[in-house]
Amino acid sequence: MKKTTPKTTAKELLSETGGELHQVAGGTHPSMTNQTGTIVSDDENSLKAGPRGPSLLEDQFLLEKTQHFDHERIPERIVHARGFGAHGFFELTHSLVGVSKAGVLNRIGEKVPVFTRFSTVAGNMGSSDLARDVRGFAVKFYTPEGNWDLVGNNIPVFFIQDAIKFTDLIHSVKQEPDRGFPQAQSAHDTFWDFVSLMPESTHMLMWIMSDRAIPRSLRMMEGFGVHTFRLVNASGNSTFAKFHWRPKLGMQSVCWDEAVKISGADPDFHRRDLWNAIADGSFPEWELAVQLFDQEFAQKYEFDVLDATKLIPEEILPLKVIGRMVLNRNVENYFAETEQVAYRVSNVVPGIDFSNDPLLQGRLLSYVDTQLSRLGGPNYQQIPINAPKCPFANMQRDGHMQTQAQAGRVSYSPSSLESNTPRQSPGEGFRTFEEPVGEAKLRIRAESFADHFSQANQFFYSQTETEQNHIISAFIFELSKVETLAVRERMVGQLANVDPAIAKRIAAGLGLQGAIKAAPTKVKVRDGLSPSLALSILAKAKATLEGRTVGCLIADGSDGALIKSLKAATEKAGANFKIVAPKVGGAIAEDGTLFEADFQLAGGPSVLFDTVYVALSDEGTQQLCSEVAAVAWVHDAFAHLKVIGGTAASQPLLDAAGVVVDDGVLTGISAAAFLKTAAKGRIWKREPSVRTIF
Ligand code: HDE
Repeated sequence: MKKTTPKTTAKELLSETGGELHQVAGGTHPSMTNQTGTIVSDDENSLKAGPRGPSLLEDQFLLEKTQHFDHERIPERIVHARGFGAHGFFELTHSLVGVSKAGVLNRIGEKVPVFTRFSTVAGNMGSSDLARDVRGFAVKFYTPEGNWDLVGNNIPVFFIQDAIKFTDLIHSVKQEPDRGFPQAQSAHDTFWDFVSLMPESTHMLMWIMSDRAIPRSLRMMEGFGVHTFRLVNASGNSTFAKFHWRPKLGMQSVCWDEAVKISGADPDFHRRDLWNAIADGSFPEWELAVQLFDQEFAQKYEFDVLDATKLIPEEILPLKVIGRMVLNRNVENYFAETEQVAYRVSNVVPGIDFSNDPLLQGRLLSYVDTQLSRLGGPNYQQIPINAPKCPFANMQRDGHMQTQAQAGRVSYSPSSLESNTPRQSPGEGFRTFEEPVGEAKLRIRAESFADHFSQANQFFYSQTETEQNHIISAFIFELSKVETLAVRERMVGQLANVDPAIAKRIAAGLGLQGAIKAAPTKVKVRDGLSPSLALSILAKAKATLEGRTVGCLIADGSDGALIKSLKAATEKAGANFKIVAPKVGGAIAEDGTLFEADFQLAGGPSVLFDTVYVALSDEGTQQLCSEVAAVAWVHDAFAHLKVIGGTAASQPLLDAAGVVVDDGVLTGISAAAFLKTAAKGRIWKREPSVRTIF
């Protein structure tokens, strides 16, 4: 829409047209125009033949406005439809000069702009943020040598080994085609039917059933490039690389029951959290690290580095931190930026190249292709969010939505008629690594991809006992939703190959009768792979409240000085302090101070907070003991293993909520002491007392 100079105020406009006064008067507003700049005199009434007559076809303003509206939506992404993005920068802190000639990996201190989009995979655009799912972690680096898109996930492995199975995987996990449900769920027959017949998915299933699939915040997730990539130096020599993002705030996840309830209380929990953090100036940050290795390592390593269902533990190949990414600017328009951003795995710059991973190879086509139907034509790279920030020139012309008037007679090469046409640059241009290829053409899966269970076992036994319990519970939950008994049984049979003990626990939770029959395997499952602590969230959890949220329940009569000191101490710890009260207007403390509420009680359940404090007086406690939302507030915080602080007066509410005193239930102590315990995270020891561990 063209911007015009202010001519009228809303008030004047309305008085001219006689419209209802439903705009707030004041300020200066540009005159509204149609798409071609004609000023609109009346945006309230369509053109009619008489006050009660039929509308007229010549109402160009109505027609244009309606037509634009009719086409406001574009097809959502087939996968990763629900996403949220932000702008920021990447800064190199350790140069890979000698390993890669990419400027973005060579020039220490240079700030390269990025646009990062996080997403869930299975759900449609309007689904909940907290679905159990892998999260997309896609970063577009606008480097001076062209755009580099690192389109990764928050889990380092994938379900399948060969791109030809991707369509089947996604068809199985999305809504079942006859009924159109379930939405954003893997807990249904078709998904488990497929994966139980695809043993290669077992390692990924372990991850997806772990707490990695229910992150507390997008700011608290790791990211991975997943595939092995190649880096190429100025002499044309190549080094293999795997990319890792490490969140500065540490990793954290929610409990499954909490995820389910957050989905109801705030389906936008993750996007709101990211938006607010950036808006408040608490910019999320990640380290970029690489695992570098050569052909010799690749040959010696016990799994195939081209197999995307496998990882290389960092205990075997340590991570080298090379830079940091900071997200410091929210989008101005969700559609223009987050929806229209088009990541392409094939966007690389000189010095970064692909490996032969058959999943990666398939992705090189898919991302380019899908944009044609999503964004409507071959010029989608010209949309500002996709356009490079470096000069670009080629002989591509015309097409839908061409935005540039490409001057000149010459649109081909070689040519001699003009002196300023773009030419190839053999020296500085992108060159594919010269890898010898000279084998028979085959449709085959390499033998070296055949072990589907050993790393699944390694992942499980790299987890703390608590995390192992969560994986078992997640399998039980998901398979309980599968209606076909044979599928449940077959899946447990696959898991028996990971470890009969795991299969036995899941079978017990499902109430499966009869002996578990292990599915046939092609190769002997390795035992004795050393556990990797880096694969556990809890083993490397940070004891911090930074970036977390403290929820404080108050009512009339609460202790004002206590609330103030708690707020100050919380903010000093880098956390957010949110007040929940029976009325959103707030509560009046015993000293007469009005504390405005961030949430009304029923709209601010404790699942939205990392730790909670019940700051009630005798009077407030008495009032809230008969309020089910208050009882549930405390009960859920206890069930979700949170540290609960409270005044001595709030004890009857804790009792009504069934709270049993343990290390994480602290009444009548100072704000500082409460926060010190809360920073340690959840009280995992409490778990067996609140839910069955199979
Ligand atoms: Fe994607 N994937 N994918 N994928 N993927 C898409 O591209 C595809 C895979 C990933 O925020 C689509 O623009 C194939 C692995 C992310 O816009 C589509 C295969 C990984 C995003 C597509 C894979 C990913 C996508 C849908 C198997 C982790 C969201 C819309 C060969 C390394 C990017 C679009 C965003 C999106 C295809 C497997 C990550 C259809 C064919 C493995 C983060 O092109």
